[in-house]
Amino acid sequence: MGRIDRSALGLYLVTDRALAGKRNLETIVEEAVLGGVTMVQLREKNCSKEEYVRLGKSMKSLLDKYNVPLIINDDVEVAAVCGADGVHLGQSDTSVAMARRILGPDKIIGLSVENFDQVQQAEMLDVDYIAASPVYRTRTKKDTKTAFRPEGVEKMVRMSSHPVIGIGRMNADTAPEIIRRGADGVAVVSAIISAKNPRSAAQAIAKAVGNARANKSDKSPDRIKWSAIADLCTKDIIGRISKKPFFIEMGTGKLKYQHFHSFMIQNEWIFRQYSQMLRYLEVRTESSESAHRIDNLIMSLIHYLNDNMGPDTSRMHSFYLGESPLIRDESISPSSRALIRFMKTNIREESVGVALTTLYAYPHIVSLLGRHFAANSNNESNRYISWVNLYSSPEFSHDMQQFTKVVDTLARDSDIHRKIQMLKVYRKCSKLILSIWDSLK
Ligand code: TZP
Ligand code: MG
Repeated sequence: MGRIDRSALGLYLVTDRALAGKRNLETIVEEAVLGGVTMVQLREKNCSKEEYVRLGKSMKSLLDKYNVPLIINDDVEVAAVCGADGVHLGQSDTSVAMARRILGPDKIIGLSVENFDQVQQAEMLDVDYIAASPVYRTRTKKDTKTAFRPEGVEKMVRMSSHPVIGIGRMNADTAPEIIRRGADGVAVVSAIISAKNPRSAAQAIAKAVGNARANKSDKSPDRIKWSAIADLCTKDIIGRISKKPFFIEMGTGKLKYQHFHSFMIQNEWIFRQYSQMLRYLEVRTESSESAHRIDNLIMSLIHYLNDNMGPDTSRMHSFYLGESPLIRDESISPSSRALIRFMKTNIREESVGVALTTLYAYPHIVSLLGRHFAANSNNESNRYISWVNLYSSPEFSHDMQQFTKVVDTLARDSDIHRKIQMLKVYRKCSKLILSIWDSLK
């Protein structure tokens, strides 16, 4: 995180002219900076664009004297025009990805989060801090939802890899607990802007923050795993696949064999290509750092596939058909081909994380579905039970757990851009997988 230092978030002043009365906003801000404010956000709601730009430019030249960053609330364009140091976005403002595209890699982007799902989603966003909005309910902003309270801020700190700040009724009395619970700073509106003496108000809060930092809790983080975010992103896809008549009927054993057969052909072909890709990756990872772990995983998957899907897939077919089917080229659907094409381009990616993610999606989704069906199938009369059992077996689950661990470790050691790239690849694979089931009708 090169754009801001966590310490620069200590006392973050957020403006509101409505609370300044007749006093000049620039004077209040300058006084507050002299009292110890480390960052300033221009947040003016009743302001034309022209005026917002004018104010932004004037704040920027004021704050430059003190080397204090200026952040603009909501408006990416205004931030760019004023040459501000960054922008602060709410959940319904311009997206982080769009703001990053407009502002470039060096600007600060802050994001307000209102619940823990948003904290989780922010793990995949290129932001510089997240703000718990609000910590307590406040008169300054009345349209907030549930307050995080100090316990919630602590949970957020443990979940997130981003710096965390608290906002909402922060002052010299309330700030210390937030800092002790691990937040990097507090954002303050009324306790400074409405104060008779903004400089001494800022001094008191800065001192309280400084003292609390010395007593900060150092609990081990409980970071959100990449795979948990990935699962969240494909929850809808898994839901849609599992509601298809194909799967429901497979669970009950009522599925027509001819439908099952057309699926088996896709599955068998995909896994055959898949084995080849695993071997390619095995060769590629020979010299990398985590090669040993990845090699073990790949070997285990190769064995599993060989035992169950390779030449022995015909065992499955003889079980059902009394003979092994020949896979004819024209039986492979365009969707299956599209998936394999996509995977083949991605396993050549420079990053092993991205390459492995492309291989993660198919067996992961199949194993989730396998477990789902094992739980919903009636064993006695289900002719597809051995297939269902294959994907819900302890061996397969074990391999998938190892796979998940490897992918999580690779993500943990990657920067945000790589993590996002991994997520995009995973999501794209999942969509292609959904279209395979769609083509099965
Ligand atoms: N976002 C969440 S609460 C809030 C904002 C902008 C206002 C905080 O104001 P105050 O006066 O510091 O409670
Ligand atoms: Mg906003």
